[in-house]
Parts: sequence; C-alpha cells; structure tokens
Amino acid sequence: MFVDRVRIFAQAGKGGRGCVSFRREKFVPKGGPDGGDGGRGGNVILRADRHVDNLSNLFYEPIIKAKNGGHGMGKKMAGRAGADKIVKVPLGTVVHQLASEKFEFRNSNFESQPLIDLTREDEEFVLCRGGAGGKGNVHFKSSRNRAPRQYTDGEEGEEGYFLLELRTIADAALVGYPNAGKSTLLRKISAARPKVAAYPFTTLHPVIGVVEFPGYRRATIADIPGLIEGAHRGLGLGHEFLRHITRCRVLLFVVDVAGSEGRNPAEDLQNLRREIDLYDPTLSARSWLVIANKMDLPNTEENLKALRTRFPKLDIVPTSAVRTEGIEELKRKLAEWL
Ligand SMILES: Nc1nc2c(ncn2[C@@H]2O[C@H](COP(=O)(O)OP(=O)(O)OP(=O)(O)O)[C@@H](O)[C@H]2O)c(=O)[nH]1
Ligand SMILES: [Mg+2]
Repeated sequence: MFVDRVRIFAQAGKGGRGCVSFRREKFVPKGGPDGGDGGRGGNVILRADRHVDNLSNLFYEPIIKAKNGGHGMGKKMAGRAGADKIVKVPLGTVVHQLASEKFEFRNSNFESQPLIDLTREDEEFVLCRGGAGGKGNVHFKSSRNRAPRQYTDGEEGEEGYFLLELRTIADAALVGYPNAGKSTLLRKISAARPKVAAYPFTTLHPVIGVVEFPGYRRATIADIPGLIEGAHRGLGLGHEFLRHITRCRVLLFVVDVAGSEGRNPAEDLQNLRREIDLYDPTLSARSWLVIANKMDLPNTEENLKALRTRFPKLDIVPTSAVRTEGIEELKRKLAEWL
C-alpha cells in the first residue's frame, strides 16, 4: 500500500530514577552514599532513507515509543541509556506538529510551518527527546548530610502528535488528465513500470522513474495520478497528489492530442494550467513543456496545429508513446531543461 500522509503519536523514553544506596564493605564502616544516576531515555529519531518510498510502515504502526532509561544502581553505577527508536522515512518527508490528536485530514488545509523537511539521504531529526536520568544520592552528600536519602526521578520524555507528509522529490512531473498516456510515456523514457490501462485513474499513486541521458547524466521523473477539473478543491484523486509536484523544477503537461472521449486538447491544456494555478500560484512560474501524445491516432495533425496556434509561445513536443515516436526528441528537450 502507498501511504503519503500519516498521523502519528511519538513518545521518547523516560529517564531512569537515581538510586539511594550506601557503600557496604567489610572494613569500611559507614561507607557513605554510592547511589548512581539513572540513564537517559531513548530519543525518537526520524531518518530519511532512500530505500523507503512511502510512509506505509507508520500507517500500520502509528504509535512510536523509545525505551526508558535504566534506574541508577549501587556502587555509583549509572543506569543504562534507553535505546533510541529510529524510524525510516522516505526522502521528501515533511513533518508538522499537531496540537492534539483531533486532526481531520480531509477538510483542513494544513498550512503551519513544518518542523523539518527531510530531503537529504541519511538526514536525521530528533522528533522527541528522551528525558534526562535522575540523580543518585551521591550527589546529595555534604558535610552536614553525610547519609543523604535524596535522589531525583528521571524526567519524562517528550511526546506529541505529528503529521508526516511526503512530497516526492523529482526533477520533473508528468501531469495531465486521466488516460492521456502519462504512464505509457514514463515506461518509454525510463525503466519504471507503472501500470497502463485503457481506463481513467489507472495510476493511483506517484511513481518515479529515472531517465538516463548521454554522458551518464540522469533525472528523476514522477508520474502523478490523472487530474480532473476541481482537483485543487479535492475532486478526483488530484488534490491528494498535487503536493507531489510542488518540488519539481519542470512540469510536463501531457495532453491527448487526438481528443479521445470528446476532449478538446487546447481546452484540456488551459484547464490543466488553471487547476495547477488554483492549487498553488507559484507553480505556474515553473518551467513547463507540453507533450502532445497519441499522434498515431486520426485528426491529430489538425489538433496539433490548433494547439500551436492557440499557444504560440509554448514548447510542444508531439509524441506517440505506444509507437515510441517523438520519445528521443522529448528526452533531448528534457536533457536541455534539467
Ligand atoms: N493510440 C495511442 N494510445 C496511447 C498512447 N499512449 C497511451 N495510450 C493508451 O492510452 C491508455 C491510457 O494510458 P496510460 O499511460 O495508462 O494513461 P495515464 O495518463 O497514465 O492514465 P491515468 O494513470 O489513468 O491517469 C492506454 O490504453 C494506452 O495504451 C499513444 O501514444 N497512442
Ligand atoms: Mg497512469
């Protein structure tokens, strides 16, 4: 299962209690206090891992607890530190703190400042810090109190509710209406194998492909589920996935230039742009390229011409993904842009 948004509860370990103890040895009468300190509680740590591609592990295990520290012991022995709990998350995970567990995914547009955005491989973030260990009675001796019975408890570990959200990291994203041929294109330009089928919403979550260019250069391209009108308001699958394009430098708009199912390619393009703009106005400032797909079908020459007349300034690449036509040209353009 692909999970790109999850709410979790995390709790760091409590520090161990300090110890009250006195030195007892055969020829050392009244040996004095020797109770050691408690160990610190374990931290809850998030670590970005390139081998993890979504948050499903947290979906199945949304309560994360690190170990408590051990209590202090006699002979000035400190308790052991509680083990840290390390949680692997995909690169591109954005972490928000939630005020309480009452957080509705659907109707809230979450806009608070994130705690962290984990984008680099092996980057770590301490989500909840473990409590410090308590002090043993050795710390409380003084000239007037030579047999102290005081100690302190370990501190509580930090805890809280958090929202983790994945924003895919890719150089470019394929966006378009369902069935435009986005997944077919990704299969042609990369080794990725997203599912392709003749019905809308075949792709249910983002898939990333790596495109190789001459000279060992490479770029990552994300295939995003099809958008429909109103996607920015949450219609279709679009809204859930629009955030995955927010990090891409280049947007690749895929239109079905054959106008299958009574579509008008020029209108499609216009609507797609509007949808993206309504979701996040900064996105329309990105570089973008238009892919006019399905050129093997009838009437496409006229439609392509109409598209070019209507958007004279746009870079439009005609392709036929099924016949592998225009793919080299597309890769050449991508190499230039990325
Ligand atoms: N004739 C023709 N059909 C194509 C071409 N590219 C894709 N198709 C077909 O169009 C249908 C949809 O292709 P997909 O690649 O699944 O489309 P998609 O844009 O990923 O669709 P969603 O994942 O549902 O958004 C499939 O039946 C493909 O075989 C093309 O260049 N020419
Ligand atoms: Mg698809």
